[in-house]
Amino acid sequence: TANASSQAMREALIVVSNRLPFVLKPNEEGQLVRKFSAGGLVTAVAPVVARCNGLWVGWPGIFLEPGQEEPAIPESEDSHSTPFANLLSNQIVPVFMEKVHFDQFYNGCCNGTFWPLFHSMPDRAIFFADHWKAYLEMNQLFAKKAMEAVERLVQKEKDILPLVWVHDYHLTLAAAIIRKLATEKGIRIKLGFFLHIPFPPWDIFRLLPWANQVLEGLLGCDMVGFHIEDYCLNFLDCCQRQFDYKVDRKTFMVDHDDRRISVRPLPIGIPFDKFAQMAEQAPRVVKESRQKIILGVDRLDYTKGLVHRLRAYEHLLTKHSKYIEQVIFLQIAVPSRTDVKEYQDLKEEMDQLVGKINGQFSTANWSPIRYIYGSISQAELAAFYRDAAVCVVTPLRDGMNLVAKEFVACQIEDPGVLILSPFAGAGEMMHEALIVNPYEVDSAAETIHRALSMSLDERQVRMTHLRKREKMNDVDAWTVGFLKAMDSSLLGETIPV
Ligand code: ADQ
Repeated sequence: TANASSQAMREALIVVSNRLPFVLKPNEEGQLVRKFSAGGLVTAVAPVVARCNGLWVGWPGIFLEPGQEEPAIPESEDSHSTPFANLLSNQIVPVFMEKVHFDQFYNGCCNGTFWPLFHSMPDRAIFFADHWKAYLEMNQLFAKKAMEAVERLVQKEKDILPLVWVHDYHLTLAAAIIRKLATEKGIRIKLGFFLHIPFPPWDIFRLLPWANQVLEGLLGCDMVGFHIEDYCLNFLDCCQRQFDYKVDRKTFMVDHDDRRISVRPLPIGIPFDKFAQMAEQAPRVVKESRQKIILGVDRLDYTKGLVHRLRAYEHLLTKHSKYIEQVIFLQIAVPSRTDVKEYQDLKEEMDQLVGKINGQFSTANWSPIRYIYGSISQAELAAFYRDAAVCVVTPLRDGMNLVAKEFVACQIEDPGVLILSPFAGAGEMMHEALIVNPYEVDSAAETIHRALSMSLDERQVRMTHLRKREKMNDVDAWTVGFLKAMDSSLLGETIPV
């Protein structure tokens, strides 16, 4: 039967994302080597491709000069120090681009248009036809490379069924192009998409001059996944109102082009056990045990609510002066998208605000804020998570937010308190956190006060529940969720269920 023959076909996973799980950097001898890159997507997906022996299509982080020949991808030098990046070079399909294209595609369209708009901040969004043109061209290029990956698999093994998994807002048009190319070549594939950022309500989405193309692009898939149900409903709503397509809000299906596309909430998780283990092994990084640590860890991004958070802390110190010399706010901010003006302005604003608060409240022996602008190692991060009394995760809007999950995974000692924004996808599930509206600065200050004065019993109960849920819904469970949603035969073969 048709079913049996499709069962007999071996599936192989092809991940398509803007970035590869590593960037290429010249070493001292000028040879290109891999450098592992941290970040939500990589942390979540690279281990899966490694385990499934799949292929990864993406940009290796360097630019080609016009006419320059494409360099070969080197093997990973040390798979122990880069546990996520140990894909073989023949598992990598690099997508090279020139700087001018990258600027318009990535800085311009992805981070200047999609990012603010999809985070419901339309005033920050820019809309330029040139950027859109570059976006379309780059999506065509990624789709072409993905098709090369598909053909490579099919040529190697006759009965293989490529399962193509496209990621994120950089590549919303790619799926429909891949489907068209595969149909032209008569190759059967499965196509899935996952969006790592929120999908906005129609009222916001329709501001995008290219809204139709984006929806058509996504509907090229068999399944479109989002973190939470709200984003799925927004997407269904857009399909209906933008195109009048038939949607079913009970079964989460869209009918389009004689196909039925499923829409699924797939909340991402973290490698829970790995973080817990790192927290067991990491040396103590903060020496003073007298002072309680309030921790913030974010990419320096205006969606993360860093300025509102510091203002809340300022408010706390003003209203509750007993915390002077008793607490330290440790904010770690990873430089991000430093070519984009909005991000340069935010850096400036943070520098000033940190200076102002430290100037106002410091004593001879103490400063209220320790501000690290830079990336730190995972081991050090685990130690900060473990030793913090409070972790403040208060984005103005966030697809999910992995920091909240990493914090609870590392809470293996005297349990701390998680403060969480309801506008992060994580706020949907992590009910035992203290939930606070980041725009409400005085209420956020009171919430920090409540966290700092919470009884051990209450902290224990809350943290136990949070940890249990995140351990169960870890990143492997997310992958299983994706494979289930794709009705994949890879399920149970290579991934522990
Ligand atoms: P991001 O916006 O990057 O991800 P987040 O989910 O918080 O946001 O992930 C950040 C990652 O970077 C975490 O794994 C964290 O450990 C790491 N990190 C942060 N600061 C660091 C530092 N100083 N040094 C080293 N590592 C650091 C996007 C979406 C999110 C979504 C993820 C996954 O915006 O909403 O949760 O994708 O889908």
